[in-house]
Amino acid sequence: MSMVPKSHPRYKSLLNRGKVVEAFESGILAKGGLIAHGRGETYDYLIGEKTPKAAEEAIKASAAMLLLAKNPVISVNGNSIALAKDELIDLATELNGKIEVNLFYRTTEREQKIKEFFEKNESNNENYKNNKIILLGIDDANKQMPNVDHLRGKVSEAGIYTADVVLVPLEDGDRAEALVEMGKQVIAIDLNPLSRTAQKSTITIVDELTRCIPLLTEEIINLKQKNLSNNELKQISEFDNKKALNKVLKLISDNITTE
Ligand code: PTJ
Repeated sequence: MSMVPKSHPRYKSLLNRGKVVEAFESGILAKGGLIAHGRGETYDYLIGEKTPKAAEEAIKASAAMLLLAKNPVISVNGNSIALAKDELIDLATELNGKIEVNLFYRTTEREQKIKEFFEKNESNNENYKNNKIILLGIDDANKQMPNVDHLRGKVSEAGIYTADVVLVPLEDGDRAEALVEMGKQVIAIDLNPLSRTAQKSTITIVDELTRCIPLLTEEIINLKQKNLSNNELKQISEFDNKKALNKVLKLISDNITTE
């Protein structure tokens, strides 16, 4: 896929760029997704291209929140699938297996391409092959979310509609807000701490998607091994999102201030 040598200082970033371009060419990623990715790269630069301390704390709280959830759902779009399909499958496997495809630029053609990408692709994630995943949102998006006029409001009854916790990587703001208004806990992954999604979500992990999904999965496995009570998990899941976002803004401000 990539001609970039591993020794290149920006190897990971260029690899992700390659994945996004490839997904666009195969019809999985929306044209707008290319722009969204560029915006993400900019913010990643500003946070120093590594997981901020505030994101580590958000990951821990999110892991506990997801473990406490009765019906957690991972919402995916073109960008998140292009960048981290296998990692998202591994994460879902540690939960109830539910992944819901929810597209802003929804077309039947894109939905089918995405379904095929999950079903047959060269990496053949074992967890997907072993039927540990329930892929929702393609044939069963029959429910309409209140206050979301565009196609992103079409959701699955078994998935986002009845979910108590929804993980939303790379989201556009109005749906995150509408999910919170429906009484759900929303965990966002968004490199832009100023975005409406980041500001409105219950927990925002300000980190790059491919970097933080494995950390989140690892944290869930960690917490499971500790056999904590629901009360203990509840305590870990308490999170002051505004404070965490301010910490990231301070980090950015420090990073761009020269002596
Ligand atoms: O696949 P579709 O049709 O659902 O379309 C998806 C896009 C991404 C086009 C749509 O949701 C959109 O326009 O998103 P926005 O409003 O551009 O928001 C995307 C957010 O994700 C921005 O705040 C970016 O900074 C952030 N972002 C981009 N790449 C990453 C990221 N955050 C984490 N990791 C990334 N790799």
